[in-house]
Order: sequence, then structure tokens, then C-alpha cells
Amino acid sequence: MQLSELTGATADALRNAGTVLLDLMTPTVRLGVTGLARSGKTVFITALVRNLVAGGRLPFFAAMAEGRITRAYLEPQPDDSVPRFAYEEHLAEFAKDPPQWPQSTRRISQLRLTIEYRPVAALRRALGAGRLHVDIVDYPGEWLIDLPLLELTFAEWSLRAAEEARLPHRLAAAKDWLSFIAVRNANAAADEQLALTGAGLFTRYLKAAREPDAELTAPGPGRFLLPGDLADTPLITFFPLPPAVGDGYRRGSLGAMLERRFESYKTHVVKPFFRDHFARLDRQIVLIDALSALNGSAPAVAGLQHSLEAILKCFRPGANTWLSHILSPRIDRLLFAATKADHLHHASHDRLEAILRTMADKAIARAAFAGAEVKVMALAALRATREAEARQGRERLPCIVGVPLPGERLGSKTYDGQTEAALFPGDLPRDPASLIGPGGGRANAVHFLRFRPPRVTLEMPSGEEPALPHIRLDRAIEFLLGDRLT
Ligand SMILES: Nc1nc2c(ncn2[C@@H]2O[C@H](COP(=O)(O)OP(=O)(O)OP(=O)(O)O)[C@@H](O)[C@H]2O)c(=O)[nH]1
Ligand SMILES: [Mg+2]
Repeated sequence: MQLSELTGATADALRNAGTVLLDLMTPTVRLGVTGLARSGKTVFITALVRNLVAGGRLPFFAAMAEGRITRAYLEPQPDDSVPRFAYEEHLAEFAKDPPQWPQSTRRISQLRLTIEYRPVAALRRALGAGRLHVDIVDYPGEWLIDLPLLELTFAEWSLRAAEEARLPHRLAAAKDWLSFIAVRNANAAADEQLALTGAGLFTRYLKAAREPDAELTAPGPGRFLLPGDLADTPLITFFPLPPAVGDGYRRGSLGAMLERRFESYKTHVVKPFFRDHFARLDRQIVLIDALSALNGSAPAVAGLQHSLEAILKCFRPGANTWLSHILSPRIDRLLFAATKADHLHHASHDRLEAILRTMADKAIARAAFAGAEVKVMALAALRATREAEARQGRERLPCIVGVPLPGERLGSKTYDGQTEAALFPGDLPRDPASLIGPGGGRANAVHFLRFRPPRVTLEMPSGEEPALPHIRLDRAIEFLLGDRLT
């Protein structure tokens, strides 16, 4: 009996059952794309999908270079409770005139990419075409800074937060909140109004702390910066309040009330997020915007280093942290990527990688020890510049050429977002230790402007869908997925 002989409904049911079965049999790679706010997660995911779907120029991605990828497409993701990653909208931003970067991410989303390929081995080929699902989650980078909270008690967090607020570059923003807690007795009676006022002042400080320098890593908790549907709930109506010396928080006190909310925040907000989206990862790419930090102030470099250390510590396999207990030991490949490498001439990419390697040193040593393969690379998921050489007298300077975003400034010149500029971003130092680590944190190691994304066409009159320009995205894909497509 052929399918066409069945009634429509029965045939549909059979076809659906077939699809479900095929889906169940298709191996899945859960790819973690991790990174602080503005590190480049959304752009990376969009560029990765587009280059695979459109069959981009990916010479170092073997399956593609060998012509073995027959099709790659987005499918409904398996998790019905999470919105789908707005791939088409992000892509459409690049095709606008003038092209735009996507908005900062405000909520979690997910996508499933299915890759159909021809296996290398004759035997596997005889069994038919290969299929692989790649599941990826995108989320606001602010939420990542909550991970280290899980290892702290309310008293520890409070002391640390108050200490950080007194750092020279934070003090001005934190003044009102610090004055407020200076006259509070943690053991005074619990008072909702005080909790509200304190939480309001603390939130204002967190937001202001980022303002002078967009590259500064924000202190947390992340939902104070991006509350989503938690706005105005008791879950985020708390603030750090150091205990009276040597004391805990007395029952019924303001301190005890804030402590309870802090613990609820960890239990009901932070843990579910990491449990649902990090626990089952197979592969992970950690995106690090080292360049923007190096382009910024000295505290930006130190702040990035500090946040990275705190976060990566929680990921270390074997470390005795909440995350290390739930994290699958199966993350077998870990890629540390310095993003936005198109801000530098390629001659400097090795040095950027060396800086990143130094920054993530300890985490890398531990991960390698636990059996995961680790790689470090500098990449640009979406290349916004091209390279050129400028002559200065006898000297040839390696330049990058692009359209700076409107409002970007160089000396007395302010760019309008239309005009192209050739810039010499400077040389990264040969010795990464001079930038980071003890005594490091030097500011303005390089100088570059933020560029517009390149002008891209989504569909040619011929129907062809051009891919997006990148730097080393193909090597990243090869490392993260290559061995699963053989
Ligand atoms: N030149 C260049 N800029 C990039 C690249 N990737 C990201 N950027 C810049 O970095 C900004 C942030 O990128 P996103 O992908 O939105 O970063 P994110 O990690 O998703 O940030 P959140 O959603 O805030 O957590 C973009 O708006 C661009 O200005 C790249 O490959 N090249
Ligand atoms: Mg994003």
C-alpha cells in the first residue's frame, strides 16, 4: 500500500510520526554561546546561522568546503516555553539602509538549526544522509553576571558589593546608596518601605555605574539591570546590607528580610536559568570583547578580567560550585573567542589571542585538565571593516577602513554614520602581561571607533542568498561542530 492510497488524515499522521521518529533519531549538539553584555552573542548566532543556511564562504569548515553540506535550515525549537530566536529580524537589521546592529537582548530565546550532510565514510553514506540538530540559546549578557552570586551568602555578597561600590570609578554613582546604607542598622525591624527605597537607590547606582564608559562590566544582580517580567516584584526588592560586625541578621530584622529575598532570587531566578540552559551543553563558545575593554579605561580592563575570572571559576569542571555539580561533564570542546577582531589589522590578531589566553589562563588550564579540548581564537562574526595600508613618510601603517557609527569621535572630528574612515588602531603590546594581571590594566592600549555593520543584501535578483563577511567564523564552526559532521 502506498501513502497516496491512505486517507489524508492517516497519511498526515504517519508522516508526522515519521518526522517525530526522525527527530528522535537525529543527534543534537547543544551549543552554549556565553558572554557578558555586548560581547557579541546575538551577532555571532545570526552570522553562524546565515553562513550555514546560505552556504557561505567557509573554507576552514571542512564539511562545507568539501561540499558535503546538502542543506541547513531552521526548525521549530524543541522547547515550547522559550520564544524563538528572532533570526530573520536580526538579519533584516543588517540589510537596512544604513545597516544597523541588533538591539541589546532583553529576553531569552532559542533556535534549532538542522544540518543535512553527506557522511564521509562509505558505510554511513550507504545508510543515507546524515542529520544534525544544533540547539542554541540567546540571552541578555547581564544575566551571566549572576552566576557568581550562587556561591555567596547574603552577608558575603553585601560586604563585597559595598567594597566594590567604593572603588574610585564607582564612587560617584554609588554615593546615594552608600549614604543610605551607612545609617541603616541591619538588625532594625523589617520595613517594606526601606526595602523599596534601598532597592531603588541600589538599582540607580548599578545603572549609573555603566554610564561613563559603556565598556565597563556592570556589577549585578543582572535582573536589576534587565528585570524582564520581574519588575517591581519582591524578588528584586532587596539590596546589599552588610551585617553589624561579627553578627548575622536577627530574626524579623530588615537584614533578615533582605537576606530571604536574596536567597529567593538565587533559587527562583538564577538557578532555573542556568539549570535549564547550561546544564545540558555539549559544546561551549565563550565570547569575550577584550578589544572594547582595551579601547576603554583602565578599570574596564580590570573589570572584564575580574568578571571573567568570577564567572569562569563557576564553570570549571571539578570546582566545587553549584554549577559544576549540575553541568554535564560532557562539554568536550570549549572555545574562547576574542570577538570583533575586525577592529584590528590581521597582523595583530595573534597578539589579541595571546591577551585572551592570559585573561582566561586559569580556566583554560582547568578545562584542559578535565579532558575538554580548548581553543583560543580571535574572530569577527560579522566583518565591518576592510584592511588597507597608509603611508606616513617612509613608513607603511596597517589601517582598517569602515564607516564609524554616527557620533563616534576622533580628535575634533565627529562622524555622521555615512562617511568612511581609514584608521590606524595602534599595535597591541607583544607581552600581554603588560596589559593585564598585577600592575596591568593600562588604558587605551588600542584606539578604534565602533563601525556600522557592512552593507549586506539578503536576496539577489537571481534568488541567491549571499552569506555574510566574517573573520575565522569558519574555524570556529569547524572546532565546534566539524567532528559531528563526518
Ligand atoms: N565590528 C564588529 N562589531 C561587532 C561584531 N559583533 C558584535 N559587534 C558589536 O558589538 C555589539 C554587541 O553585539 P551583540 O551581538 O548585540 O552582543 P550581545 O552579546 O548579544 O549583547 P547583549 O544582548 O547585550 O547581551 C554590536 O552592536 C556591535 O556594535 C563583529 O563581529 N564586528
Ligand atoms: Mg544579545
